[in-house]
Order: sequence, then C-alpha cells, then structure tokens
Amino acid sequence: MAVDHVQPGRFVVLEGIDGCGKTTQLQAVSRWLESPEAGCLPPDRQLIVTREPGGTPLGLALRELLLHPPGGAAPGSTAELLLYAADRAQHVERTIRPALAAGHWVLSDRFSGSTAAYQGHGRGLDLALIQQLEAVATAGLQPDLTLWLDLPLAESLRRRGGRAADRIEAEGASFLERVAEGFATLAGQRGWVRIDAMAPVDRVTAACCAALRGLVDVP
Ligand code: T5A
Repeated sequence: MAVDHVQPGRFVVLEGIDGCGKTTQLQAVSRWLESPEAGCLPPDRQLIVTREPGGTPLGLALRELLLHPPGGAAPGSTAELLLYAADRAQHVERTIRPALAAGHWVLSDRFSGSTAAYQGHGRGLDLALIQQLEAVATAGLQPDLTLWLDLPLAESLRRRGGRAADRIEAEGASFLERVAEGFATLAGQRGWVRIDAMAPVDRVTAACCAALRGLVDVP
C-alpha cells in the first residue's frame, strides 16, 4: 500500500552580531523564497518567518523580560541562559517542528548559535553546558542551513548609531568583540555559510539566495 509521505520542510537560520543586517535580509530573502523564480515552495506550502527570542506568544513575553527587564534589573548570566533556552524550547515545539512536519519552510532570525556566541563566548559560560542545554531545548533539531552575516563590529556599531540600544547591545565593546569572535569560531565548527555583510544590500541578498538554492533540490 502506498504511503503518503509529506516532504519535510527546510529550516534556515540567519545569525550574526547585532545590526549585521538580519532583519533586512529576512525580508528580501522571504520575497525571493516566495517567488516562482526560487521554485522551492509548492502552492500548498508556506514560508514561516520567525525569530528568537520571541517566536511564540510565550517567547514574546520572554523577549521583553530579556531585553527590557522590569525595573532595569538585568537577569544573572545563568538565568539569562535559561530564559533563552525556554524561549527556544517553546519555539521548537510549538512553531518550528510542526511547520517542518507539514512541509513548510522556516526562516528564523537567530537560533541556538546565538546562545553559544552571546552566553558562551560573550559571557564566558561553560560551552559544554550550553551544548547540553541546546540539546534539551531543541530536542536535537538542527538547521538545514545557517547563513552567518559577517560584519565587522565597528560597522555594526556605525549602522546602529542613532538607535536606542537594548540591554544586550548596551553591554559594551569588549563583550560584543568576544561575541563577534565567537560567531567566527562557531561558523567554522558548525559549517555555517559565511556571507559578507559589508556588501551592498542587494549583493548580500544575492549571496544568501545562492546559498539557499542548494537546498531546493535536495530531497
Ligand atoms: N541573544 C539572542 C542572546 O544573547 N542569546 C540568544 O540565544 C539569542 C537568540 C536580540 C538580542 O538577544 C541576544 C542577541 C541580541 O542582542 P534583536 O532585537 O532581535 O535582539 O536584535 P538583533 O538580532 O541584534 O537585530 P537588529 O535589529 O539589531 O539588527 P539586524 O536585524 O541584524 O540588522 P538590520 O537589518 O536591522 O540592519 C541594521 C541597520 O543596517 C542597515 C539597515 O538599513 C539598518 O539601518 N543595513 C545596511 N546598511 C548598509 N549595507 C547593508 N548591506 C545593510 N544591511 C542592513
């Protein structure tokens, strides 16, 4: 008897330091992925665009606690780590896995690589512990493709110049420098695709789309 298999969807993540252009590229890449030219989404499949923290209603509340904590009282490093993990566990269970199982594509602004970069390399928390927690929060789910938007820290600070910083962005240059170095290390370890984020917006989009093309034909 023939079994009706649903072709599982694809899970794509954009990572990088604050202000590297993820939001800009998320919009441009979404437009391309949804276009007939990309040829990756059959008519009955959708593109789910999401983010961390904040990809679920619970995650939105956690995002507010993390980035704008009540009374400005910052969580300790361990509490911060666990809050990001809680956001991710909910995101994977309620949004990402069900979408992939239904054959949809998921495009996420940040995923577990951000915890390794910010809480691991940035805060100096134990990387082995972070990996264990990642396994719990994701239940083993890994992106099919991670695009690392590589931008020098000085340029990210320049681009964010006029904007009010959230709590993490306000941590200071040496913290952000460690995070930036962390992303470079993780990209090598985890096989992420490096995208030169210094290039003009349309060239960055073209590079992202070229990397995504490789996912379209893989069964
Ligand atoms: N965090 C998150 C952790 O510490 N641990 C975790 O596990 C996770 C998941 C989230 C914060 O939480 C931390 C990391 C973050 O600090 P957020 O609000 O989601 O914060 O913010 P960011 O992810 O940092 O996103 P931003 O909105 O700050 O930056 P984007 O989205 O990377 O950049 P974007 O697209 O807004 O661009 C910034 C500016 O640059 C311009 C844009 O027009 C904009 O003005 N720009 C370009 N200019 C020239 N050339 C280009 N190619 C450009 N691309 C964009």
